[in-house]
Amino acid sequence: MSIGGSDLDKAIQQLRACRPIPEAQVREVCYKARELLIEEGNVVGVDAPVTICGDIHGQFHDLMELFRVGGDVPDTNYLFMGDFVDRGFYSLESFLLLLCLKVRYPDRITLIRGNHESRQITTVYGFYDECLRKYGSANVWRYCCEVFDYLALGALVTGAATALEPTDSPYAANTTTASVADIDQDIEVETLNADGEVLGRFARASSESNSQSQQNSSALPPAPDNVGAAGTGASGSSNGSRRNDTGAVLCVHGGLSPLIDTIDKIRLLDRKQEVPHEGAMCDLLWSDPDEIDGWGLSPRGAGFLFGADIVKVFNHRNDLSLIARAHQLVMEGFKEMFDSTIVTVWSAPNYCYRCGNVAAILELGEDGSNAGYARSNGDGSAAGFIGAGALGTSGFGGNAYSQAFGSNTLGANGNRRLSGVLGEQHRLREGPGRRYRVFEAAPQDSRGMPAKKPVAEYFL
Ligand SMILES: [Mn+2]
Repeated sequence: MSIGGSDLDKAIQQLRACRPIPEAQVREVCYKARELLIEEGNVVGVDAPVTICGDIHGQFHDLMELFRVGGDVPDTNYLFMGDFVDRGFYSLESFLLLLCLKVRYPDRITLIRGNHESRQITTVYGFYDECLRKYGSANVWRYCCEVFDYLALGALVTGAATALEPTDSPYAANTTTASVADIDQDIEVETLNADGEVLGRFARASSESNSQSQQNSSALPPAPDNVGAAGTGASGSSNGSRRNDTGAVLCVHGGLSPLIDTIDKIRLLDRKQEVPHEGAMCDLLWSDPDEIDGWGLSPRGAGFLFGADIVKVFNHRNDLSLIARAHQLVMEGFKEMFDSTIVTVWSAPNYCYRCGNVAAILELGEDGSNAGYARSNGDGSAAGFIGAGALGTSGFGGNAYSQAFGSNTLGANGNRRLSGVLGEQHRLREGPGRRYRVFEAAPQDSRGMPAKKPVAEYFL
């Protein structure tokens, strides 16, 4: 009864059609997944290129849209930051598909735990009821919860490029020239719509071109050459590879914890359990960044709020250039905060089928120092795209970038400083090049259900 090879491919095919697989198969897949996940550390190492995704919440058809926009597994290397289940109608199919893909292509998809991957939360927010409804017993819910206990708490992406490879994508009809950088500039951020058309393209602001920065440039130490991979604690690499100014990117569902000042402390946690109500593991899955100083109480009743100073000190201490997290609905799909030291990525469009938000995924390219281009990241090619439902038709304009950024962050990365926190001489690592693909909810007719109930039914 062991699931492998062709059985697994059949299960994937069935789940892609949004049809649940038999209970015995669920049991097998969950067992296999647990065997894989048990070997992963609390913080999984992931090499760029990678496409980072936020909350899915059982919106199966929108997950299919995500794969159309971002490329399929295994062509694209994916990292999902949790909250696969609850709220939407298809938590079961969504989570099981991702789990089957994990078992089938373990090195091409990384799943980390969200606060909804928990017995207590799924009992309240839908996943438990859905399993009961679809299988007539709680067995499948129980198998899935056992997998939840083994999901990693975070991931550390290394080898991301500082600049984006220019794409030859056309501009969306409503892209304004003000939001488009020259193609020969060092592109830091690009936003694309679901058709792969450019909504905005932003060059990295260099320290030299910033008068405020120039004034203090003599205080900046030279950037170190030939350091080891960022975030690994290694230094003094002797292979002569070109300097990689981009620190590692920490991915976690919620955010930071006052009990965690280094990534190594995350590695020491005992994660193989139900999400506790408090403590470091709880905080990583529940916390939110906020415009405050230091730490604050969270209105969620679990985790904490944390301010820019907390993020900047943590990133500096751990050689990070960026924290990517999910957990909060963002109407524009993504939101960078605190001089682009942290970003929220939200991948459930029209959340709960009524919030009216767009979704986003974040692509990080590889720095090329380890001979890239062998693997496809789904960019530069239109293969993964379909032409329907351009964002440009919905009033979602080319200024998505500025909408999704904090007020003082646009192009400020040449001057990412810790001034006032650690002193003027400390400089934060440059962020990686970031390509955001923004997409809307899957069209109604792809959902296999009528947009409206037939009129006659109302009279029955
Ligand atoms: Mn969450």
